[in-house]
Amino acid sequence: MSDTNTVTGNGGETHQRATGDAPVLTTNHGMPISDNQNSLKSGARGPTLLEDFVLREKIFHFDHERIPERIVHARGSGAHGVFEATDDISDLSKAAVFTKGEQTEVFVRFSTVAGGAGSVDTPRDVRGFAVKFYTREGNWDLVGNNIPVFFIQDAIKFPDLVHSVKMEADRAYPQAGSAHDTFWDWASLMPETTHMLMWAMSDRTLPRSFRTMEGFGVHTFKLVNAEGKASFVKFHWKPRLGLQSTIWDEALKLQAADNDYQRRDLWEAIDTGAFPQWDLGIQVFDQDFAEAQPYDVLDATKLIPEDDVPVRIIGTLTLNRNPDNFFAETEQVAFLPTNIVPGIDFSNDPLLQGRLFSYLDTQNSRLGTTNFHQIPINAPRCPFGNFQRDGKMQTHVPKGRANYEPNSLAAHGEDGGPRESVERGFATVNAATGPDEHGDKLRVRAELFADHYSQARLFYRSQTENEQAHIASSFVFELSKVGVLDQVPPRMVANLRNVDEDLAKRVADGLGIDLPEKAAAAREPVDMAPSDALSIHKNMKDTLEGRSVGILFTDGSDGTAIDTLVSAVEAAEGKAVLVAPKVGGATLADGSKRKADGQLAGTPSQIFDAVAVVVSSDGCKALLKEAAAVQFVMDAFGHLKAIGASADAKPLLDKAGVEADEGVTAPDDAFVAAAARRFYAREPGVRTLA
Ligand code: HDE
Repeated sequence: MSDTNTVTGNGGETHQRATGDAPVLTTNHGMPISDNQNSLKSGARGPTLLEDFVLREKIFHFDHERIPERIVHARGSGAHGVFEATDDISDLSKAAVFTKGEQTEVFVRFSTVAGGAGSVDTPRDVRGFAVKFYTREGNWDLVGNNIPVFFIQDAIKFPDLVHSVKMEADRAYPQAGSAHDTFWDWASLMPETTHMLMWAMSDRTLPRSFRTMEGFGVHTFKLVNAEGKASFVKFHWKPRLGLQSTIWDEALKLQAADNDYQRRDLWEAIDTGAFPQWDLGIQVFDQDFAEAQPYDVLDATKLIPEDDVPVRIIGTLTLNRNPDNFFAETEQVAFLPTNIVPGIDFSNDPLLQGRLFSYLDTQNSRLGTTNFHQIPINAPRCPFGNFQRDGKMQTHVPKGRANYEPNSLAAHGEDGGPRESVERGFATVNAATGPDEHGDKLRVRAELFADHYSQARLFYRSQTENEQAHIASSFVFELSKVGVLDQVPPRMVANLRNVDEDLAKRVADGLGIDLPEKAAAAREPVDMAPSDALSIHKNMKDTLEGRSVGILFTDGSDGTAIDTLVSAVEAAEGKAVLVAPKVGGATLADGSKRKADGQLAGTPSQIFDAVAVVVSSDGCKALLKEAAAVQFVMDAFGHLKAIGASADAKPLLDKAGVEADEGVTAPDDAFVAAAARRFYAREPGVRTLA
């Protein structure tokens, strides 16, 4: 029995009416609605009446559905999950969230930075990696990025950074990209951006998916143990699937193929039970270590090489539930670096200090109320209470008279409300005895902040040859988009000469400009030992888990060959996706019909990690006339992916310019093994890199 019946109105419109136990449509105030199709009119052809409160309420609410998007990180995707502490660090921190075996509910939001909420998922951009831990001692928000350093050293420069990178003020373009005049004008005048620019121009800003990127707390924080002893700490998220990124041409084509590529990937992974996981790692060090380094640990443009302070894994994050409602959860979630718990504390990093103000402040403009903490996604899961009262959208109904403290209402049998607790409450580490220090009030920066190039050099020299070429090429691409400001590219290259002469030369050559004079360095850079942890290619995993394989087939394809391949891919924990010229599928050699998951024209190879072509000779002939089929194979080859093709597919491979190499095989076990990686050695043959 259906819970609705359908009737046709006098205008031919469909009314679905509640019957049986079906819930009845009501106004926001609970009044049952009889007609959700027609407004109240004065006569069938007359004007609509102001009296129609049902219409007015519906339109009124609709008119106000949008709230201001985030000024940065507007486009994001969220998921629920759990964090489990796996190591005992009670000697370092008393935070309950780190108690070995403790499980804490979390909500995570990944984001791009520069684009608007409706922009694409795959621009060259930093990714946000914000985690809200609903701990039993209150919410702890670790609001990080997928890059361990930042563009600037002091919060006072943040509005300039963001204004310069977002769409230009008069023309409102480009959307979601740094390849334009104002960003490079500003960045080239700010040598402190150089280290971050190296990361931004690397494949780190082209992550294959959220699941295959690292996360970093960026700033130095403090851990505080039960005795009040503080240590410095940096937080790291290490993806269980290893690191993976796309290459630039692929990222560009992904924007056209699927605007929501990373959002979809995250959703589908969780939906199908392939729960994304990261390990939480910490780098812990003390004041003596900090003082012995050639950089300042309070400077957010610097990292601590993992070779110097190894990352210790202390827990695992698992994302296991998609949001029920995007707006209520992902859009309304409010991350606050000030959400901290006893056992963790801030450092004096001047960038972090500025963030401590900004995030609380922005929620009032975004969510419109000081009571945003009451929205379910933001509310602590532990009991909470104080004497803050009233305000817009107050949803709590505190009982009694206790809205001030101290009070002696309890002596009279009334509820006197909560009180501070020295034992359980958060206490700021006394800086004079803790691992950092401060003194006179000055608008200055600490001395070592002036070294803008040592770690940029460290980063560049830690990359593989391909990765270095990608960095050089990205600088060339981005600077080639600087329009009328001719002074900008040479100024940037002059800075790069302090990083690495070869890099500067490659960028100048790529732009076709003379090598400019080296920029004067505020402080001469030093050489640091290269670190493998900084390279993506050195931290990839050859695994099909989390990767997908597109299998192109046509009429006349061998069904057994398709089935065998699908099984082999699935046995290796990969995802097999069938692609055919028509989504209804094709008639196989044995006369049976096989449905496709995607239509060739709308399912290009960029959305896969490897592709197979299982076709008959006639099927191949038909594909030769399909530009999408030629492109499917050509792009897979150009994007350095494994290609597994049946012998009959050779003409298609030839037309697509595929040359034999170890990534091009028959669609057999060798292909399934190859599909777990990319073939970077192929790259010099398919594109000119700077
Ligand atoms: Fe943010 N940042 N930020 N930021 N940030 C925001 O907060 C800000 C910085 C980061 O998914 C805003 O709620 C200042 C560093 C993430 O909701 C805003 C400064 C890092 C997210 C803001 C920084 C980040 C934000 C916009 C310099 C990496 C998205 C809306 C002092 C460690 C969180 C909002 C989400 C969002 C300010 C620098 C990460 C305006 C002033 C460094 C992941 O408050």
